[in-house]
Amino acid sequence: MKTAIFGLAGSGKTELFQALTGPRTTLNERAMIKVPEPKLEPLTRYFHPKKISHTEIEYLDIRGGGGKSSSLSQRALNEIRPYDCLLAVLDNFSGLADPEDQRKTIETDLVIADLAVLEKRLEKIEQDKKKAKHLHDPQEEQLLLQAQSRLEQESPLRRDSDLSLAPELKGFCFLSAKPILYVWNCDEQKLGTGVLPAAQSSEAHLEISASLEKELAELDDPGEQLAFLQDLGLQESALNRIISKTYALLGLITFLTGGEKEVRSWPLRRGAKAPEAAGVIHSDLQKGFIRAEVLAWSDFENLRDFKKAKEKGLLRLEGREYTVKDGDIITFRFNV
Ligand SMILES: Nc1nc2c(ncn2[C@@H]2O[C@H](COP(=O)(O)OP(=O)(O)OP(=O)(O)O)[C@@H](O)[C@H]2O)c(=O)[nH]1
Ligand SMILES: [Mg+2]
Repeated sequence: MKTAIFGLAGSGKTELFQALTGPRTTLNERAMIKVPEPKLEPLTRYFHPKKISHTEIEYLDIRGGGGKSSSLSQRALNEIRPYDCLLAVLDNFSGLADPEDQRKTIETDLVIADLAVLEKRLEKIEQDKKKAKHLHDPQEEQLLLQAQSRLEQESPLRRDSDLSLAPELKGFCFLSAKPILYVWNCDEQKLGTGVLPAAQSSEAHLEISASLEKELAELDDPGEQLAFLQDLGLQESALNRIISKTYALLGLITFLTGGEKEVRSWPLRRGAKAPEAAGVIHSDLQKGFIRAEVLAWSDFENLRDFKKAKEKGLLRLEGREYTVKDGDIITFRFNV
């Protein structure tokens, strides 16, 4: 899972990236960030594992794109294309730019970039038709035309899940189809006073001060960090808020595995069945999947004991058709 941090020049992307990666990471354009998972702690107390591993999300800091108010550069648009999720930073601190204008500019740039890709493909399909070649898939053409009409109304593809999730369109990596988190990078003094747009499907908004969060990330002591947050009237660091929003935008849930060797959280597409979860761990587990031994999180929380859970019949054996739930603790039985 990869998220690209982008936006117009000087909007605070690097500042935010440093706030996310903390002072211990060497400055790099790319960093893996652990998804906070409070469920790992009680599991660790039960298993006393040698190792504790978190789901991680990769973040990329893209160097300045365009000016403060002009468009994103073609380079920036190309760089974000392979990413699963976008994080756009808006300048709401310098007074030199209007963040809502920046947001509109970004939306327009994504839509125009998609139209260019789409029109090229439609032209190719027309040419093939003239040559009477039956090379194209009519379903793909139909979806492209539908996408075109949406984009021409300046509406991003993410608003229509039939289009943003269509397998026929996946290969185009349309930018406006990607889930997006807008981070309104706000002046320290104005924090909490702004009104943000409402969340929409695959689109969320957060107000943070990248500078303050960077200072926060530089504090070593968790007690000091908490006091710093409380002074600001905040409950959670930007890191936690951004990561949980990214996770939700990507449509992911968490399942857990536990044992004496390792306790670990894993990401899974919401709605996925047990073999797909096994495949997140290793493709061999998916291929050789036999059964999943599942304990629901609430049952573990009540009992904190796998033996008792088994006696009570709460440790369930599930097959291929089982839809994994958020927080399930799973042991896979497989055959290689
Ligand atoms: N007061 C204040 N200054 C900020 C904040 N975020 C960033 N800055 C300052 O704004 C300037 C630009 O920040 P960067 O993080 O380098 O911006 P960027 O988006 O990475 O810039 P480019 O990569 O050049 O496009 C720096 O001097 C930061 O210190 C903020 O939240 N508050
Ligand atoms: Mg930068």
